[in-house]
Amino acid sequence: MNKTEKYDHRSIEKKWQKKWIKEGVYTADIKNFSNKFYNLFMFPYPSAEGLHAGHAFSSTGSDVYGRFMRMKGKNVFQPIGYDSFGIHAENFALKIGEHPEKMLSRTIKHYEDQFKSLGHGYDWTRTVTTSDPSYYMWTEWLFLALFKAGLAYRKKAHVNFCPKDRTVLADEQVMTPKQAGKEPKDAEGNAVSLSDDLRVCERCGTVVEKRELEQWFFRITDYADRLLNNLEKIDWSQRVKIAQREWIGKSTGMIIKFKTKKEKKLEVFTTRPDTLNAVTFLAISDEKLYNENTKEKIGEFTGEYSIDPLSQRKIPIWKTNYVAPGYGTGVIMGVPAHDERDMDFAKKYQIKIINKKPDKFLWKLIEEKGWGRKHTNYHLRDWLISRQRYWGTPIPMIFCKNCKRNGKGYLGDEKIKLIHKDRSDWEWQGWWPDENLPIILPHIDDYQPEGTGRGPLANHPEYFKVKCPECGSDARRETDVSDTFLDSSWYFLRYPSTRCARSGQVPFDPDITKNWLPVDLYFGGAEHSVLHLMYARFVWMVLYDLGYFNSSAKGQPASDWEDPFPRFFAHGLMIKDGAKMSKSRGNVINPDLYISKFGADTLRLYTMFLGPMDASPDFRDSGIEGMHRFVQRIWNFFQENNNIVLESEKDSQEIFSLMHQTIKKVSEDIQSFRYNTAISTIMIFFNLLREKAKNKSADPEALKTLVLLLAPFAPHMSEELWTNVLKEKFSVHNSGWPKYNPELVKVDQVEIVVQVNGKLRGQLNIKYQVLSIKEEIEKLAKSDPKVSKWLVSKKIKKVIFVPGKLINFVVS
Ligand code: ANZ
Ligand code: ZN
Repeated sequence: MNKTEKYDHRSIEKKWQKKWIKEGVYTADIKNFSNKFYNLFMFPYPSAEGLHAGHAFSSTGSDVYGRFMRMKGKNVFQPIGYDSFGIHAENFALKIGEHPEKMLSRTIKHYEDQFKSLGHGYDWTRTVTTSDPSYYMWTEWLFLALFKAGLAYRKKAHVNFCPKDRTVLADEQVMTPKQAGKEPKDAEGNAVSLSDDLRVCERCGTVVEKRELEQWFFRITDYADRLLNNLEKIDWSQRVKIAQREWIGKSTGMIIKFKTKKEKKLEVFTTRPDTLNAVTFLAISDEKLYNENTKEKIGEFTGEYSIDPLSQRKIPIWKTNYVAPGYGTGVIMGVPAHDERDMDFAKKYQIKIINKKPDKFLWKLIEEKGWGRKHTNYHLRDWLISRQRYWGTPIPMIFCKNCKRNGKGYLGDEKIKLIHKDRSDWEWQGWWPDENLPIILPHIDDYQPEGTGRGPLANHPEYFKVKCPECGSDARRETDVSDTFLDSSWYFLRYPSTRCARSGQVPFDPDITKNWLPVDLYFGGAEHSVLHLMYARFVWMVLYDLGYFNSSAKGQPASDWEDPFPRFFAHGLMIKDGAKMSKSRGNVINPDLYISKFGADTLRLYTMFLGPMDASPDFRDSGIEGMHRFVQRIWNFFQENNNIVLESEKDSQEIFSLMHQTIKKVSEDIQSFRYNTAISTIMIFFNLLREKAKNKSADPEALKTLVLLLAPFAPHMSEELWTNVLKEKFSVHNSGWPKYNPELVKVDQVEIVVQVNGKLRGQLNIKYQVLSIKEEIEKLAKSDPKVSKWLVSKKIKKVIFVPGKLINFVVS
């Protein structure tokens, strides 16, 4: 036997990475779509110098699946890009005092090198960078598409303003400190003590203010019902669906009119018209008093009364802090008998409580008598799209005073469908779309946000001074830029079209889009549940309604095209030594160090082994060393058994039965994102091969299978073993995924040794399916009477588990 060499991950990994790109192993055949699999990973925003281990974990999770599908014979398209426009990247640039453009040219390169060094199978010929004019001119186009469809409007509103980022934020970008994963701060960066009603900026954790400003909005509320109903049709992680459902917050009820003394009427929104008989007071919202998460109810009696239509009783009218100004009608009917909040309030202010049973018949009666009408209310608000920042997609709109004076403004285009026809709720006069795209974001040096309610571009007349496209007089370009979530709302549409002949003329080619979309698997973080994932669905539905997905060749779009991501998997978030990985804690892991020390394959195997993909794995140095030894053992095994491979003897029944079971289990586990048990199943199979090799009974078939199963997890070493050791045809990643024989899978019992303090105390026959699940085997062992008598009144200090072999209870 030859002395084995140490596995040289540095040269072997680099060698294959180069060769894969040179040979186009992962370059999708865009013309051949019959067997397509669009494997999408949420592209990162370069808001740091590079990727951290959490990205390595999640992107590997997506890559494993793509590789598996490719080996299953799919024509996989797996692109990557950079969400480089917007506040995420810009805040980092501001922090390090470098112009975003300069910062990004360095960091994007680093991100790319990191993705490559992880060995991911991306199609590097089709990437997008959202801050590149060849991309953002189409984001501008998208703004105009929505505007022309009547879905973009300007309005003065009470909006959330982040005093630190000095810009307004959409409702979705304001949350509790816990949801944002941030410690709450004031504008100067000082810590603010936690309380229930705190709402902070998603990006920086600063407590937001309310300001009244005129802003651009998208009418996402027009799509509320469709966004809600389509959730039933898509295969998404439950928690993300629930978050969207709650965010849309549909409630059906009635608006009921109450007469007041001054011959006016007050309208209330209620989901419980059946409790009208027990109404005790009316409560009006008060902008100044209002507090979203208040526990203590505060009120002020107005001195006025209204008349309950049902009983003609006099009902006192109060102002309170717990009725939201922007929700329903901003007025409620207080029913203490059936509503806890109303009860708290009535008790505190000693309002006489009326107690009556709810009456379903009231729904009908109220309608018949004309006291009220059915009404559906939503929590979802329109999407605030403008930002008073520099680093973003220009808003391609021009305002002309002269036209406004003459009552003129854009009123539609015959060729474009007007989805929202009513223009009565905003001042459209004076506004015109700028069709000369791209509008290039100028390079300026005073890009710091000022917080004046206007963005840095407002200090640049060379940018905003333009002629009115209609009347030619002096006009002004919008100087706010778009929310970064507009950039990412359509990037997956751009990827497959980036290299097509018409990529300069259209945002996405209709034929390519028809063939490659929707996305087959979207893999990403759940933190975007009501942000990116809601916005992208909305934008998609609008484009769908505008007919952009109608292929010239194929006419109408297929009906299941109403959503861009029929399947979405939400991965978990990585933690480090028990705490969330974050820059402020200083426990962010740089994957580069581990890749150079142990190799990408070890890092990939290690992160995938930590637990199922939707759990929160804890990164520990000791674990990665163990995985490194496993990689080395596989390498050694192939080195030592070169001869056996070539002169294989007879089939071993045991090996074959385990091999087929392993194929089955690994395939099933990958499909359900349980990569951890897939890997431990491979480990068990490998252990058996090692044992049998001592008797010179290894078989090429079994060895090939081992390498194929390892390929999605350890793509470099698998390629080396496949091509150079087993002398099979390049590339292992295009070789077929092994199939199993159902007959051989039936033998499914494996013997496991049970020890207590290292002494043999029993044996268990374990079903193959649970062989690698520690908890399951621990339970079975403890309930075996032969074992349990050794555990009685002992303290279990440690459980040692060798998958497929033994379990040892260390007791004292
Ligand atoms: C009477 C009543 C009786 C109510 C009862 C509830 C229970 P959702 O499901 O969230 O839509 N409400 C209406 N407008 C409100 C506002 N602007 N701020 C705070 N609360 C408001 O809840 C609708 C219910 O919340 C409405 O039905 C109203 O109280 C209250 F046993 O009316 B209900
Ligand atoms: Zn004009």
